[in-house]
Amino acid sequence: MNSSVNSAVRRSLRLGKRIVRKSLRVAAALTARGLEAIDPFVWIARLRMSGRTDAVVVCVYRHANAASVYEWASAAASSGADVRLWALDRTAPILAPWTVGEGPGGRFQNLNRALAATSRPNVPVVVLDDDVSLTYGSLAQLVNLVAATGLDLAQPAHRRGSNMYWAITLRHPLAFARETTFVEIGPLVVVMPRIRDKVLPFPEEGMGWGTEILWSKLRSDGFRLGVIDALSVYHWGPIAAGYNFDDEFRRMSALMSRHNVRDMREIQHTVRSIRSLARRQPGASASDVSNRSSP
Ligand SMILES: [Mn+2]
Repeated sequence: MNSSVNSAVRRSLRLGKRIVRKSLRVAAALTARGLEAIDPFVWIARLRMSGRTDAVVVCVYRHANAASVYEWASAAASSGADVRLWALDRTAPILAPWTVGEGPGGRFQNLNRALAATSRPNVPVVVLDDDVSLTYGSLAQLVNLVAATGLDLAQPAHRRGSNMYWAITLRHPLAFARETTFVEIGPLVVVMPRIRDKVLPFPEEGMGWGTEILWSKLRSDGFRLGVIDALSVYHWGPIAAGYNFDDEFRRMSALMSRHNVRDMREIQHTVRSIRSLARRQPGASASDVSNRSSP
């Protein structure tokens, strides 16, 4: 009798703790969202960045995520981007205008295929997952913000609550961006023209975990890496979905030992916060600039 009462008490205590922990997580995410909504750097980025871009946008999508892909793909296409999608299982009718190929294969292999025939060699390239949403702004504005911050290789920060792996990629308030020693290969990366032939085509093994080690070394050639904080993303898909986690981990471990990296966090540092923008965005046309500056 006594022991069953005890175990009932223990069970409800455990349940109580779980509820408290979960509520704290939800409260933290809501607070972060509220702070993001009033962050002046988020507002300035949204108001000042042009909604036009000549970037190439590539993504491998699963049919199940077509509706979400359509949201940013249609917007990017009408903003002037060359949208190039690869259908992993089958082409979704709503994405057919931008689907350049279809079929299974490794993530990077398919991305390379989608990129291969683009007729725009000297423009920014945006590579993104099919399970990611922009929280504010558009892909065009994101590309223009990367240009305005002077970064060569950049990823938008994760909003709190987004599926993410490394703490350095979590959004920081009160800055446009941070120059860092690390950019992750997913869920969204912007490759600027100056660094494009150092990063693309992608190495074609698996998902490319550990490729960040090679990218972080590009800093010694004068390239700038960073995380964009003023325009963040929400990665709602699970990490490593649809891929063999063990194989990927083995591949990354081999790359790490070859480059004397014991822990990936060793190569993840923030160099400085970026709180000012270049006056003219290389991606924007002259008419965009004059439109923006008129009252
Ligand atoms: Mn994903």
